[in-house]
Amino acid sequence: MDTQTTETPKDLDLAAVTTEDREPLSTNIGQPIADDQNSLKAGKRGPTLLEDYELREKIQHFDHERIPERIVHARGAAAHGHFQVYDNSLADLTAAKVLTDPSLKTPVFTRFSTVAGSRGSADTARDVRGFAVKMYTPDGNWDLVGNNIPVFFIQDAIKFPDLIHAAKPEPNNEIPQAATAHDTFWDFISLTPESMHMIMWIMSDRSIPRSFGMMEGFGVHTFRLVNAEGKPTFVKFHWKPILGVHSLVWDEAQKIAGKDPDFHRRTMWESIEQGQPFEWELGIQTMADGDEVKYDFDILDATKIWPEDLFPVRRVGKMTLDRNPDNYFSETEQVAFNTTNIVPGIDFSDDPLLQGRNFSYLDTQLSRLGSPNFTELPINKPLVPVSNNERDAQMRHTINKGRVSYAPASLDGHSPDEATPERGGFVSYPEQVSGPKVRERSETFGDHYGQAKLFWNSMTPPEKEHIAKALQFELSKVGTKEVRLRMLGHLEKINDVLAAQVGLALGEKVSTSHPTALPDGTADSANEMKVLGTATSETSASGGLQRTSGLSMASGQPQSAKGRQIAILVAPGTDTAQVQAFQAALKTEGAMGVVVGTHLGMLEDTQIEATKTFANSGSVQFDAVYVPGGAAGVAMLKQHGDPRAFIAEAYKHGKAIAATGEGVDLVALVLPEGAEVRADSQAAESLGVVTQRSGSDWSAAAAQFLTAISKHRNFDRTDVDRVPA
Ligand code: HDE
Repeated sequence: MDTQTTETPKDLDLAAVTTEDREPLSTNIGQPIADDQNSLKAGKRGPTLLEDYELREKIQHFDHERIPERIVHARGAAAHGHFQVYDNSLADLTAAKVLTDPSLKTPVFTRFSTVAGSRGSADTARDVRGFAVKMYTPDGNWDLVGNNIPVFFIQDAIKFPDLIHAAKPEPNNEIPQAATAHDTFWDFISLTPESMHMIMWIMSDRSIPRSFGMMEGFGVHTFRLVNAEGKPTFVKFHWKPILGVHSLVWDEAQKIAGKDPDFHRRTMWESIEQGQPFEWELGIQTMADGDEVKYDFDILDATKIWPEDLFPVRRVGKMTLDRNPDNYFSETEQVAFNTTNIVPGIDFSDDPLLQGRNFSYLDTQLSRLGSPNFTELPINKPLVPVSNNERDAQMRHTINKGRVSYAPASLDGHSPDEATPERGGFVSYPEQVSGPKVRERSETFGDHYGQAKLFWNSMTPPEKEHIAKALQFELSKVGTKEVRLRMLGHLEKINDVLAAQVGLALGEKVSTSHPTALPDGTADSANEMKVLGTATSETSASGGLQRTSGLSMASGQPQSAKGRQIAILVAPGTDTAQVQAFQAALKTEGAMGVVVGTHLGMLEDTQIEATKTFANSGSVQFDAVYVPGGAAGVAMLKQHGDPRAFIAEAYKHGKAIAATGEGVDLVALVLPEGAEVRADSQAAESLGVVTQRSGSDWSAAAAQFLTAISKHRNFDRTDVDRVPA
């Protein structure tokens, strides 16, 4: 079989790519490798030799590539950036340099995550999002390990393993992945009334964000700020997105999970690559030490917010994420957040959830990263020098010099000195602590429904409808009737209209204990509902409020088309001028027109290049849709089902739609009768459908379209349930 003409893959590859200035391929001890295509064998067709250390090193390294994924928050993506405080006005509250020195551009690394799914699960699962910020400050690293929802399911850390076991796939068959719509989750929740406020949040659209850059972040727990004189002030931390808080709709989130499971990480990656950073303002709510007794909620209870109407959020600085990681594993996977990473000027409160977390994070990193030296990994290493007598252990990078690794010491250069407070040494706030040693929960943690009601009452009707539909979806997937009924019992205590709507979908009678007439037209069909819900007169644990700002996503949000992806549907014969006019208008607002064509590349009879096709894209991957004119192009689009489905689905999901020229006919063909898609129709425009049938100047339509996009979604369309998409 030996032949003279052996053209191995090696010959092919190396001839093409080897250049003088490329780094030579090497083994891990730096031995240059001459052949990376063939293992060492006894003869060309002979057995592989044990001697082949190159093969063994490469395969052994590969065999050990995985580290345990995070127990929770396994699925995530991160970016680098910086944080800068606006001015030094917080100096009366805190000694932390990161919060008081406006000249300081503190590097940050921020990781966003879902909680329940494993590392390969889809980004758009209904779930809380982790929002973990590591700030490499001059006082050491400060980790604000938060979520995109300001409260949590449980009040005491001892219940966390139970919560997570219940939420994760069921242990007998590992179903379902990254979903709470199953029996064990709702069984636990229905037996844990303290979770009801959180349930309202996760059943709202907050748990299906449009993008990481369109979510709020929250430190959740009450922390303390401590100033240079040692004066404490209670604080809650918020991150307010510059692009506003916006969400997907549930049908869309489920479809994206199939079409693009990397939707959120891709959006962030591409936005940063295109020079559009993700930005948030840091906000704080503060409460004077001692004032906590004035309120009917306990500030140590992580199932409670401080209502923004009572405690306005003061915006104090800005975080900009503008650089993608170079290596997912080394940075995003190996980053180790820890709630105990705090800096002088910031301190804990006695929130029992936070106290438990303060144990858990270091412990979990030891098992995940395998050695206490994980703090030496580049992504975890502080920028300031580290100096102590901790030594050795697996994978030690630091080469400590000398023989002194203890204190007190008088030999040689001694040990590092303790830092006095004057030299920035951390001193815990000397809180007075006393009390019997008990396993008890404070009665001030006792109200579980007041803030759930506050949340419900603060929602707009479409938001209420989405919560009710989410509960219908989740609970109808619960097989155990007793669990469903227990949940209905809780919902009745929050709002009887909500309970009734959910009950309809579950085939359960409307509550008799809280009889309330259903809004018109809703009594007999769960699908045609508009939940209106009324404020109750009870205001327990809500600071005396019926409703408060800061909870609804429908009000107070900045309106901008920036960062939005708009599908432009084209075919051979589409009018180039109309496409170019819209592309230019979108670009000026920082939005991006993406051409979706009948095929990739230049389209015949146009100067338009398609970068996506109907075969590889769907409306759910975009924020809005534009159908340009051009008789031949529109005629071709009309012949296919995909463009029609695209438009119909966008309409159903409340997205802005624009059509010009003959494109108007295609849109009119698809939308439900009465959807007011007449040319130049004011009514249609108010519903986020912009049309202009004739003319040569398309700029006015493009401007109206941009306004519609900047409103995010149009939930006033009453006919969406009739759209078959
Ligand atoms: Fe976590 N949590 N958690 N958590 N958590 C972890 O630490 C834990 C809680 C949060 O991007 C783990 O490194 C306990 C609340 C985020 O790497 C683990 C309790 C909040 C991340 C852990 C909580 C969070 C984690 C798993 C109840 C919002 C991802 C892997 C007392 C304020 C960080 C890891 C990243 C990760 C424990 C509750 C946020 C096991 C015991 C409340 C954003 O240590």
